Amino acid sequence: MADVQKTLVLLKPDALQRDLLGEIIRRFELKGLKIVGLKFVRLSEEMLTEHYSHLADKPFFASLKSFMMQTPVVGLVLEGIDSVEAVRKIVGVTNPRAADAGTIRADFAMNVPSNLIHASDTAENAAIELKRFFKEEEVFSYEKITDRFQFGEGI
Ligand code: DAT
Ligand code: MG
Repeated sequence: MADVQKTLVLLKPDALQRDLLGEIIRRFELKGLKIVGLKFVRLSEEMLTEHYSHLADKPFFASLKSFMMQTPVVGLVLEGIDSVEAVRKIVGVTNPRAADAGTIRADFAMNVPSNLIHASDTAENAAIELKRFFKEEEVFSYEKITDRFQFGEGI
């Protein structure tokens, strides 16, 4: 069976400041990812300490959290076959200067932490992060005509 997954995306304060929300969402839509959750979120220090716990020992941890609290962020839940990997490919690697041309980070960013987007890196983390930022009733289920024929296996 095709592995239909949900993944969590945050459009960071630099995406909002630079008027790139629409451009970024458009790229996910054009790819064929289904938007099943979409909202503004004001991140708290507590949320960020948890969300970036894998970076807690880094010298930039405190400033990364401050950066993420400058403005609200936009949270997205995207659904599709192997959507975690599909979204990470579109987003590009962490350092925008090293990201492949055509990815969002390569096309619109130069530096960390201003790399525009957070995207879950594994299916396991996606499930955890989805619960962290979205309530159950904020994630929607609806059919698109393209959902009826999805051949994920072996492709
Ligand atoms: P990613 O966002 O690609 O999953 P990550 O989880 O390793 O990368 O790091 C989270 C964010 O932290 C990243 O998007 C930008 C910031 N960051 C990572 N490495 C950094 C560094 N060396 N200096 C400053 N910010 C950094
Ligand atoms: Mg990460």
